[in-house]
Amino acid sequence: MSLGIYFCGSIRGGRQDVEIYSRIIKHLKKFGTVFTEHIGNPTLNVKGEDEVKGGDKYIHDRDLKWLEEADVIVAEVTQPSLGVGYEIGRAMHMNKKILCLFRTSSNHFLSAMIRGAENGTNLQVKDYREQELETILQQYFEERLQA
Ligand code: 6K6
Repeated sequence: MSLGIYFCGSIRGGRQDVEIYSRIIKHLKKFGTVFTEHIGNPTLNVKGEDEVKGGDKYIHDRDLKWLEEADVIVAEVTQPSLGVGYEIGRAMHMNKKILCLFRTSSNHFLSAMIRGAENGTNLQVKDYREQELETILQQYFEERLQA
């Protein structure tokens, strides 16, 4: 059966990294079904889906349902986002496997609440350079998920 993958990336926290989200999603699709492909859509802006029926409540409940269904969570955490932090916290509580990706070339500092949550089992934080992205994902899915 195909792996369910939940990708997290900033939306209202800022869309500066959308191109890299799209690249990650494209690669993740080789390993399973990505529930959150819209995060890599460059036409989506920080305002979000205000016009979506049900509004924020609908988005929150739908995303948590997908999170629950996911086998693995991959979060690009370079651009700080309340939503991404929240999703990681909820996924930790569900005992999901979580890979957090942080770009070392950025001017950001990763929150201690994410880096400090690394536990050698469920949650892994990987500092990366853009050119290493595909290799890191490949290794993660080959090594950790087969275990
Ligand atoms: C779609 C595109 C732009 O806005 C939207 C509608 N809003 C959302 N749609 C789907 N997922 C969302 C939306 N807003 C937040 N999320 C979830 O929170 C995503 O799964 C992201 O990983 C995360 C982003 O949180 P913020 O706080 O940066 O918005």
